[in-house]
Amino acid sequence: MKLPTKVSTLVVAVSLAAAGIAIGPTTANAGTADKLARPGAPGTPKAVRIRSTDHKVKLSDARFRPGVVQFRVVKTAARGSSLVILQTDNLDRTFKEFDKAASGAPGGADAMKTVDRIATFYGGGAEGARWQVRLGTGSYYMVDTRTNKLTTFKVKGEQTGAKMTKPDSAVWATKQNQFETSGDLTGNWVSFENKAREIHFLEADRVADGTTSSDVRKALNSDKDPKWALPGGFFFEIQSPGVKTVHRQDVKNSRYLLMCWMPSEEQDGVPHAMMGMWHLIDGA
Ligand SMILES: [Cu+2]
Repeated sequence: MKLPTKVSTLVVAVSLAAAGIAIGPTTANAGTADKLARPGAPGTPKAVRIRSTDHKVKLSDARFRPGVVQFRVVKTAARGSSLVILQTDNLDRTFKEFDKAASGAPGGADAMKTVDRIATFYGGGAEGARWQVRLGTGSYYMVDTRTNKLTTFKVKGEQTGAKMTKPDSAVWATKQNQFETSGDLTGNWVSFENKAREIHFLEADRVADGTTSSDVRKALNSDKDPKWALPGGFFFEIQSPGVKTVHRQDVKNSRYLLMCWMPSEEQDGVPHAMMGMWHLIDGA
């Protein structure tokens, strides 16, 4: 099976120094943030819209209170790009180590461990994605994984008390770096929780109904694209251990293959899917 493009996308994306990113708080929105913020019903998460172009990433709000926040990717720079929330004190090193981990070079597993230690990822998604996550006080980056452009936002003040939408189905990563689910995959809201000690993402590819575990095992050890792969599916961006998100997601009445292609923190250059982090599940 050909390696899905997602990991390589991230890798290509992460030469920040080369991209000439201006790191620092974006002040453009700061003054108007309060005026523009439309307060929702009590208990409803604050909604932040993300627009990404070839030149910049823009948020409808760059300063808000801690608690559950809902993000929505209104526009991405290029087809296939996605946005992810990242918190780190050392952006440059995060991307360098990530690049090393994904390159498959010796030392990659240690590099991935370093990323895990110095950075926290709070999920994300592609154009149209809507997800909720609990954010504490601090400064964060919103990164477009294709263009490498990013912007910053600040979370500050009193807790909002907003509640996360109750999911219709749940997927989580276990301590053994495997996927487990609450049962069939159903929408409209799907939660994804990382209960593992490593960083994971969730790629859900549609596959033909009769696809078996044996088919998947064969495909993972082959260079050919499997015949049972179908167009469509979805993707939840990378999340650090302990992070839980809930995504607004339409789920088709179809079989899905869940996979994570993050580089391992144990074996140099081996993505989790090749270590068994895949799971067949039916959508309902
Ligand atoms: Cu993983």
